[in-house]
Amino acid sequence: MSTLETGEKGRTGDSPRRSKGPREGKKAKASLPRKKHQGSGYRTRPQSRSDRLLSILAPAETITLISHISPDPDSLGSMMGLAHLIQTTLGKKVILTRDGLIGRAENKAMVELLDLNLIPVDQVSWGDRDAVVMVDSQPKTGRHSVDKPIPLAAVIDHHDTPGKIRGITFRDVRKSVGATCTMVVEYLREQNIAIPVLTATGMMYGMETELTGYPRKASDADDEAMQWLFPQADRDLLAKIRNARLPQSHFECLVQALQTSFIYDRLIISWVHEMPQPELAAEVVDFLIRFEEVDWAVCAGVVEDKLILSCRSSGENVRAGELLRKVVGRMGRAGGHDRRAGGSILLESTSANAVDKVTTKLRRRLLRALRIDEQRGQRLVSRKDILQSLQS
Ligand SMILES: [Mn+2]
Repeated sequence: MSTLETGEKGRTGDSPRRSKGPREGKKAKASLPRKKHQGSGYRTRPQSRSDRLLSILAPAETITLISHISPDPDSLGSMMGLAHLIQTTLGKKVILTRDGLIGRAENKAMVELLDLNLIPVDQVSWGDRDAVVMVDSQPKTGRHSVDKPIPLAAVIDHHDTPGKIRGITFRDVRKSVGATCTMVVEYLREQNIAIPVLTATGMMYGMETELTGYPRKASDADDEAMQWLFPQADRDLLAKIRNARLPQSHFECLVQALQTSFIYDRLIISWVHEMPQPELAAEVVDFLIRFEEVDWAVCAGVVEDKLILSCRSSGENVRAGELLRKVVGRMGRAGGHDRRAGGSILLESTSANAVDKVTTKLRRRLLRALRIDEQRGQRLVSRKDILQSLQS
């Protein structure tokens, strides 16, 4: 059914009643450190982040937006918001891309229902006068499949996954912010730009997915951005995306994950030998972290020639991103946030033996990092119960 009668092109349509621009402008500025200028400059208005970004992008012919592999709603929402910002202010052609596939049902629904036209990033080529903006990720973090040189003009991200950003003209990397969409909302408000309903819906969903989970990782800026987006978003579309229909493989993977979950003190680890798509690792840990007996959940699943990792913590003062990065070390790449992290390890072979070697090493390192004694794991679901249910 087609729900998209409201075009994405119109720029005001959805919220004509309020123009909150000037107030936000002031707010955004207030948070900037006041610099002492030489000479008479102390009254000059500091240039906002969005002013700087737009002036850097202004000379470009085409602007391409890229993100990390298997882009999530925060990446997609950020691209939607930025595309609108650039098109409205600079009137430039903006290309939205995807790196790899989008597997998660909700994310697929988001792309479909919000009418996103995503070009596979390996099909885009750049000329001298083109500029690329990376959102929700940083270069050289192992979160990208593209090898070719990319004319990066800007990086906008909130991950604690240090990348190589030196030399990039515009860098806005704020680990304290819960979602990249929040930063894009700030830009839009600085420029006093109204957004179409589909853009608001996409950004709202992007924020929602980043800020769920408890304890939340959200700043005042995130909550403010959500409050700004919510009245402008299509709530029925949001509900439809959140409740996207799931394929059978989703349930098969969950069963496998539950049957291979082992508890070590306050950590639960789930090994999935054949994971149909990488985003499932995150779905498994989001599910398992609610288990009352643990405060760390890790899932590792084999997807093609990689072991995909996802990690959640419900603890206070934890650094999941840093921890997983340390645990994975040279075996692969990892990073993330305080309570959510992810990573991947390239497998030399996907034979049961080879995978077992890698997972044993990983488990040992995880236990050591969390100061848990090496011990036999306790099954989440007992072998007896598993066998019994198979016989019934
Ligand atoms: Mn994000």
